[in-house]
Amino acid sequence: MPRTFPPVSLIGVPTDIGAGHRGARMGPDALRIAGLGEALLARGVDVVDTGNVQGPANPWIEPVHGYRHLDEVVAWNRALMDATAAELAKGRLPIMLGGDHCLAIGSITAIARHCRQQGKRLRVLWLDAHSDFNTSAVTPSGNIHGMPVACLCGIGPDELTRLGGEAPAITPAEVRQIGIRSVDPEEKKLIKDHAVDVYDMRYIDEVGMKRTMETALEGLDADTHLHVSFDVDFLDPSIAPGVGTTVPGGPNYREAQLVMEMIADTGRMGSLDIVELNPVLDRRNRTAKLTVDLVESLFGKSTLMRD
Ligand code: NNH
Ligand code: MN
Ligand code: MN
Ligand code: MN
Repeated sequence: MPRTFPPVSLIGVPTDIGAGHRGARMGPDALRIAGLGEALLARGVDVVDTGNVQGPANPWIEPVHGYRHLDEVVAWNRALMDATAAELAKGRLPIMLGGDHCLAIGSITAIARHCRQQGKRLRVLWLDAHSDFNTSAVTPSGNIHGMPVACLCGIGPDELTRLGGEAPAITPAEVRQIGIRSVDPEEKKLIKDHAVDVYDMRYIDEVGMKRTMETALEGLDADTHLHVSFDVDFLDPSIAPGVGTTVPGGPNYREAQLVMEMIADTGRMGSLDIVELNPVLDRRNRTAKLTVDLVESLFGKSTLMRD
């Protein structure tokens, strides 16, 4: 069934200040070189590349009070929040080309505010090997890319939880996490205390990806804005080696395709983060190319017999 998609704006976010490895700052160009924009154009999507958001350089220093590079993370996320809000206001579907996952604080803060202004409900689908619900008190690394979900839910430093003014930006009830297989011990307690809906790999093994996605996407309606936060380390490292924190036992190629196709079938995706791609660790840009392939599926490409 051919579907039409809203016009898309690509927003490059070349940062790795939130991560424990440098290189994700090259992610936006790796995705461009893998042909992301052209692939969407070929699908009939109206695409504009807005270029890159600007922010401070990576000072590459040790964590201070449990946060590495907090000031820089705040600056990047302010800039991204404004850029995301500007594209949403034009009625466009922003695609964040990351960049490490700390950028989801800025993008989702803007998206949540846009939803409130429009009287829309928000559903955040968090595709990741990790839960990203750490705090400065429990983080094993100090890396803020391990904290964005907690910050968005109001748990974290004021500068990040109140990026958009009020806190929290979102509630745990708006979040569904898929593919999780690495959660730090204290982080697990927080996830449980806040009742985040986590579909971990054991769940996916037991019920299958189809049922998992049906459950995670349940209740979307015409008034729901679906935001997809796609951490590329969601994928099994055998197909996606180009990330800083690989965790074995992730979704394979077909499972990942099914995830994207089922999201496309909802017709509700209003924004997308693509994060954690690290070209320094990739091989011949294959993880970027795979990502483009999966994004095509998010925009309705199917090589199967149904359409
Ligand atoms: N949980 C670890 C930490 O907080 C790793 C987080 N890394 C990620 N998250 N890539 O998606 O340091
Ligand atoms: Mn909208
Ligand atoms: Mn992540
Ligand atoms: Mn991750």
